[in-house]
Amino acid sequence: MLTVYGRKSSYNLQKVMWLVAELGLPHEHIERGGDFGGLDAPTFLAMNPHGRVPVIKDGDTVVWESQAILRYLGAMYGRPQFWAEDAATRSHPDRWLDWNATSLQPDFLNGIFWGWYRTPAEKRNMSAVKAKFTACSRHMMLLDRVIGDKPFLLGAELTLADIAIGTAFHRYFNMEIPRPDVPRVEDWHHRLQERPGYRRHVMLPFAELYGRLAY
Ligand SMILES: N[C@@H](CCC(=O)N[C@@H](CS)C(=O)NCC(=O)O)C(=O)O
Repeated sequence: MLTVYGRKSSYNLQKVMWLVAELGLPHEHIERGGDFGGLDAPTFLAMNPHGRVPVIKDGDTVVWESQAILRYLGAMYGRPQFWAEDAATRSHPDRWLDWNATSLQPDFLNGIFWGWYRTPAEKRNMSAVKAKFTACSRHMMLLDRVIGDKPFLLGAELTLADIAIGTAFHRYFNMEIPRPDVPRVEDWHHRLQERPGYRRHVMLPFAELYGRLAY
């Protein structure tokens, strides 16, 4: 049995739960982190020395880092859609996973979601936040060009790239922030919203996190 640890409001947990839903994997979900706590318990630290969620336990295998978990689940249970046998094909979603981790996520999640949404107004560093608004607008315009007329980022099928990147859209498009005109990304977001796993695990209210720096 697969066990997934992490609070539902965690963006990184949401990616994992959405993929678990796409794969229809039987699992147990245990809330950890935030108000649920438990991350500094020795048993939890034995699984993830960083004391962060998400973490999964699949039989004797423990995996932490959300995108490593996506890759693991894709390879174990999602071939070929979420883990192509051919390395060149697999490199397409893989490069977007890395781009998400190194570009979009730092600019959006750290820069805007933490720097603006979660930071109380009087504590915001608005010049840094404005630079992140600009960086995220550039990212969205790039995605708009890349997706073009395709239903999903890389073609006709949902891949790990859509899951990692698309999880940010629910927050990005539901905050009062400056956004560029990106009709193809908005269409893509609408297609993701048709998926039960996205609705159930990603489209969750997040207002409880507004102005709240504490986990
Ligand atoms: N790069 C890690 C980030 C892990 C992380 O920072 N997780 C946050 C939640 S998104 C966390 O555990 N925060 C402490 C808490 O929720 O109490 C990943 O992708 O899994």
